[in-house]
Amino acid sequence: MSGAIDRCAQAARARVAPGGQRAASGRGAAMASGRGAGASARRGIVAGMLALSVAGLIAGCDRGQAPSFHSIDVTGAEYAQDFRMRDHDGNARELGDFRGKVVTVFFGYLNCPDFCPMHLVRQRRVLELLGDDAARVQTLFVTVDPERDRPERLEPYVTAFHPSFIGLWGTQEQTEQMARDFKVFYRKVELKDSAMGYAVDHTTLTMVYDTEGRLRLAVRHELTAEQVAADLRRLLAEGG
Ligand SMILES: [Cu+2]
Repeated sequence: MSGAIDRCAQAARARVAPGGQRAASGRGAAMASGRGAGASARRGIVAGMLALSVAGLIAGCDRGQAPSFHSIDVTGAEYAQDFRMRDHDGNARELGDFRGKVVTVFFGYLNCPDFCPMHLVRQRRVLELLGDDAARVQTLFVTVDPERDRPERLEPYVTAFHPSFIGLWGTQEQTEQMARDFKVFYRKVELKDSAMGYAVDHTTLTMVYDTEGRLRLAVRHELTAEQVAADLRRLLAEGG
C-alpha cells in the first residue's frame, strides 16, 4: 500500500492502542460476568465498537476531526498525480482531460474472475445511485495485462458494464510506469492446468480524484456502492 496510507494506518494504530486495551478489558469483564449468549453478544458489541473506532480513525486520519468519508482520505498525497495512456479508442489520455469530473481509477484485467467485475458492477450501481450527478463521474479501468487486453478487447468489456466507462491501455513499460506512480502492485501468476494460462494478482484499491484533479480518496474493495456513492456525492458537492 502507499506510503501515505501506511502513515495513516500507523497513526490509527498508535491512536487506537488505548481504546484497544479498554475494549480488551471490557471483553474480559463481559466474559467474567456474563453467561452464554449474553456474554457472546456483548463480546460482539465490543468487537463491533472497536472495529468502528478503528475505521473511524483511519477515515479521519491525522486531521483531528470526525470521520467524513467511508474511503481512506489520502488528500495531499504526492503519488498518483497523473498518467499518460491510451483510451480504448486509441486516444492519448491524461488526468487533466477529465477536469470538472470526479475521476475513479482502478487497475485490473479482463480475465479477472472476481475483483474486476465486482468493481465495475459496484461502479455501475454507484452511478445509478448518483442519478443526474453520474454525468460528472468518470470511471477509468487500467489494464495490467496489456498483452492480452488490447484496446479492441477493452472497449466492449468496460462499456458492457456502463457506456461511460473508459478502459486505459499502455505498453508494458507505460503500464509498469503508471502502476509505480500509483503505488499499485500487480504480478502474473502462472496457472497450471488452465486454458487461461495465467492470472494477475493486483491491488484492489480505487483511487478517486476531485473535480479539480486532486487525489482525494482510496476506496477499499469492501465498501458498498451506497458508501462509495456517498463519498463521491461529497466530492461533487465540493466542486459546486
Ligand atoms: Cu481483477
